[in-house]
Amino acid sequence: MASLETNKIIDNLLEVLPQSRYIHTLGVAYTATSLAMVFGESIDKARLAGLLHDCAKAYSLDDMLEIAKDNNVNVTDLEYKSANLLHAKIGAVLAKIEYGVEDKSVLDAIMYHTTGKPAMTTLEKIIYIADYIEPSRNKQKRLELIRNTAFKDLDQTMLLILEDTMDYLKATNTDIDPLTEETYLFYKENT
Ligand code: DGI
Ligand code: FE
Ligand code: FE
Repeated sequence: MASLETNKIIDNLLEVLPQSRYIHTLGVAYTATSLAMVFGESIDKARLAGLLHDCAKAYSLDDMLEIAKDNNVNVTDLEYKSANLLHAKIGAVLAKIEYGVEDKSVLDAIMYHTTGKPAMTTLEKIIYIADYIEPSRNKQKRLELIRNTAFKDLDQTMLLILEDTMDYLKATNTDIDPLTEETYLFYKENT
């Protein structure tokens, strides 16, 4: 099955997401397509992954755990406790089974949009970065620098975001996913 058309996906997201999350989602999709134009990535893949990256966000943690169980998805100890982490993995599952996305590169961009992972593909970096810089975001520090760097150097931008994310997670006493830390160390050592 081919994935749903863009308009159908947008209609569905409008139904299932609260307004602010829907606006964020459109912001990520447009920012991701702009980055795709700069860095020679597929505009269609960037739009699809951007639209669907938070498609699981409105589910409760219990509902996400149910979806994981029904689809034989492995859930880590930390994900069991954190909707913030689990929505990325469940988003990839829903993109496949509800929205008909078969392209693994798109599913992986959704799967890793919260933690990142070492040695990300251009599409994965684009979604991770677009999620952070899209126009309706306004709370993070260094946003101006990060937005400016994003359209010049994806790896440098990954490092800036990961530095601030690690600082934020430590400052708020939030459990750090091993994959977030590995991603941070990878971009620190390789950028
Ligand atoms: O879903 P969004 O709000 O658009 O953004 P997101 O998917 O990047 O992240 C959701 C939250 O997850 C955000 O507040 C940061 C947090 N997060 C990122 N890395 C980690 C994390 N939370 C935990 N517990 N551990 C992490 O390593
Ligand atoms: Fe997210
Ligand atoms: Fe998001």
